[in-house]
Amino acid sequence: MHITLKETAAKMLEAENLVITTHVNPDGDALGSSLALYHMLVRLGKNVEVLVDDDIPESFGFLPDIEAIQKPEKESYPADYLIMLDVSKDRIGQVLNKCQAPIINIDHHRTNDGEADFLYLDAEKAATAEIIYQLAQELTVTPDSAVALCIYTGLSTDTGNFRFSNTSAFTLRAAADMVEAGAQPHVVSEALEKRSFKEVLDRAKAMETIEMAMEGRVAGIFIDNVLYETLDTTEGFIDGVRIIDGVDVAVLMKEVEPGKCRVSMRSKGVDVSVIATEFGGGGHVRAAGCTIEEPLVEAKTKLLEVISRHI
Ligand SMILES: [Mn+2]
Repeated sequence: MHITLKETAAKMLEAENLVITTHVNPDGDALGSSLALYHMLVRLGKNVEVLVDDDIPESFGFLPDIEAIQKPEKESYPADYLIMLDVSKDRIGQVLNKCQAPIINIDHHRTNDGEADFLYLDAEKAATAEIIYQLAQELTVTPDSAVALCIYTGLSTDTGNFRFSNTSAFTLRAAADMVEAGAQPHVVSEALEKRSFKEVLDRAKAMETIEMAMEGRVAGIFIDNVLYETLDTTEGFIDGVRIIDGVDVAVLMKEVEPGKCRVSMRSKGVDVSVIATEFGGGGHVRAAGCTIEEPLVEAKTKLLEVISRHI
């Protein structure tokens, strides 16, 4: 059932015990939104737990209260509501089984499955952090510097540092407000741009696998399992192909285990969420992802075939 942001805030205000969760493979919007809301609800006197069923990338160590995030290791987590941010039910891992409370879902993914008990979905927003920014007003909480840094991080990461086409005047106004409230933009960019020497070398190896298709309108990095096992991260690699002149759809395919490929896509025009959905994935018009249960070569062939029908 869809609810308004005011109703969303009212439910949180009447509750005492809340669990916040977000998607596995958490990104800056997932973590920033979760921690911003955590911080605000704690200030309102609520008992709040943040559960993420995955490792937290070290690069997000600068986020205030990051150590508050726990893996769902206890048997169960009784709560008045499970607040699910930036995700649908299918990507929160064990949290779904362990917290049986009614679900309040706040999201900006147009592919949200609408399965939550209470859903506030705004697919016009560039980041869930934009909605959390609005929610702060409904909760009548003035963001302090910790909340501001968390929200700013979500805004920044989901818009490619305010460069992607989803960057709106609203995004920039929200970001300006967060800077005024104490967020320092360079803290976020320096922490997230930083790479180890090995990561820079890994990126060079991955770049050697670039293949072009469909007369240069598609470019992809295709990492087989052998190469994948030697890499510390693939974070940001897709940007290396996205910038190639003439490329509409950029692909990062990695065989995370033999016979299983994770796919990320970025586009300048084609709706890649439709392509991802054909493989059971989802996302946004210009950024989407899916998993294909095939070895790399077969997965590549299948993906390119579907892209060719949409391009
Ligand atoms: Mn997001």
